Amino acid sequence: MLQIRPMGPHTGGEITGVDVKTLDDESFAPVYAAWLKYGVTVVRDQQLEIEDFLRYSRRFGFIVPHPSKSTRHPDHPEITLLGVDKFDSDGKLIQAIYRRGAEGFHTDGAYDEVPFKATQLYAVAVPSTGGDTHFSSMYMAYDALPARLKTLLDGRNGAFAYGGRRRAQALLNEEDRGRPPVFHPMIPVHPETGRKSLYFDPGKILYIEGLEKRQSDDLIDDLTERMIQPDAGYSHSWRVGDIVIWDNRCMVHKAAGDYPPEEDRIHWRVSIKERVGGRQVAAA
Ligand SMILES: O=C(O)CCC(=O)C(=O)O
Ligand SMILES: [Fe+2]
Repeated sequence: MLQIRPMGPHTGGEITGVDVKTLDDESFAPVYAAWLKYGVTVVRDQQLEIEDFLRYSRRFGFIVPHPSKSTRHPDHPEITLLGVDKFDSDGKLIQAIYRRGAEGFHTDGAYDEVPFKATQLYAVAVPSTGGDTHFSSMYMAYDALPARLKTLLDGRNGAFAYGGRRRAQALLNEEDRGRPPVFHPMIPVHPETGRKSLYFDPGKILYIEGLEKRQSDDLIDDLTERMIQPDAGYSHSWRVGDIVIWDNRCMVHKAAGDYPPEEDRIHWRVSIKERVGGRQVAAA
């Protein structure tokens, strides 16, 4: 029987008692509703082939291949492999793969005109210790902003690009680097829940439109301090067979990046959009 229970104080929900391979529309509705409510949900104990994972993921939107071409699954470009081939030919750990997503809290796909609605991971191998994924609600980040910052940011766009101000582009092929920025509202209204959130990613934002450079840089530092609120988080400890999906429109996340490097931590990953089109970092 399908059961849903909260995992964190305000975010994170756990779903048990379903097999996503055979879920009909009636049973999918509460799964989708829980995801909107909790921002991030885990479905436990799934045994999936890649096609099953892709089919289930399409229920949330359009799957697009991730711009990092070198980490795509060789036979299924829509699947990104996390944690695969993390040692180079000299046996040295490649940090960009081992610590992927661990540089700081972020939202996926802010560098595209249509950013990723959701990211979904399926755990294939899990280390004996560490390797959690941390999440935090940007609804709560918005709610906690002082009135002067809500007023300053509402109706204003941020400029975002892959790699942000540091232009960290190690996972991109040469031909996909250095694309111009795209613009997104800093205070979006969530298209499905109607709630306002802070749309912010310190590793991808370049500047906030209409502000002097100094003011923009200071505000980016300030928002970096404010974005993670007490009790807004959930940390996921992975089990093999977990499917975790988060809503990039209202959540930030980061990998802990702290597991024993000699152990496997492998996920299949998909990037999901509300609609396709717009300018993308890399053509599919
Ligand atoms: O590996 C993880 O825990 C999350 C990595 C990440 O940031 C992502 O898949 O977008
Ligand atoms: Fe990420």
